[in-house]
Amino acid sequence: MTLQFTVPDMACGACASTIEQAVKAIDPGAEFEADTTRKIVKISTMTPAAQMQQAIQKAGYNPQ
Ligand SMILES: [Cu+2]
Repeated sequence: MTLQFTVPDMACGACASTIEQAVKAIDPGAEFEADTTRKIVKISTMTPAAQMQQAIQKAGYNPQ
């Protein structure tokens, strides 16, 4: 499934890669796509949305 979050505090590529690392720590096989202009991340994974959201929060961001 593909999860999509809006992450208003994802400002640049470094933020995106921090988030990507947090995502891949949970699911190394996840496909990750970030749009820093639109503040959107798309994650292709079998991990439940709530768990992914929590991992991104722990990395210091606020996915909605
Ligand atoms: Cu940044």
